[in-house]
Amino acid sequence: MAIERTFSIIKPDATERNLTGKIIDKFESNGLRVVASKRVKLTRDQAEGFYAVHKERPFFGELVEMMLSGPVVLQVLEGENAIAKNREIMGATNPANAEAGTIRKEFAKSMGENSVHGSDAPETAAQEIKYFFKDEEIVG
Ligand code: RTP
Ligand code: MG
Repeated sequence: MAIERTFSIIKPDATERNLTGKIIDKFESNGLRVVASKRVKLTRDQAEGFYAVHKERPFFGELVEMMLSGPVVLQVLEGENAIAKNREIMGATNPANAEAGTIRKEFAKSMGENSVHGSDAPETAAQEIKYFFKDEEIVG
């Protein structure tokens, strides 16, 4: 299995409830390594650009406002099959459908406030990592 990198965001609903450590523990105890990390307040331009693929969706406005509502933790996670593994650790987008033990089952409040983002494919992972991190900020 190939070593991959994926991009993760701990969203404002989770930083607000002081869940950063509990969420990182889920990544680390499931074989992913944090190789880059920063806590920031996104700008509107950054949030709208990041979610540009969802621009025409009815929830776009709400999604951007939620991402601007507090600090986020941006991370690059590395490990075997990291992209799919992170999606497994996160659980389904809607916490009502998420499996036991997943981040969203344990911590998410709703579909909108679902605690984490994770890249969904190798192309988006590469693009999202580059959107927020310089090469020298990633230490494997
Ligand atoms: P993410 O991109 O955040 O990792 O989540 P995802 O792939 O599971 O979900 P996606 O379809 O990419 O949607 C991005 C985020 O938009 C919010 N959302 N709200 N109210 C709604 O119907 C709705 N649908 C999606 C969620 O916060 C989701 O994570
Ligand atoms: Mg997505």
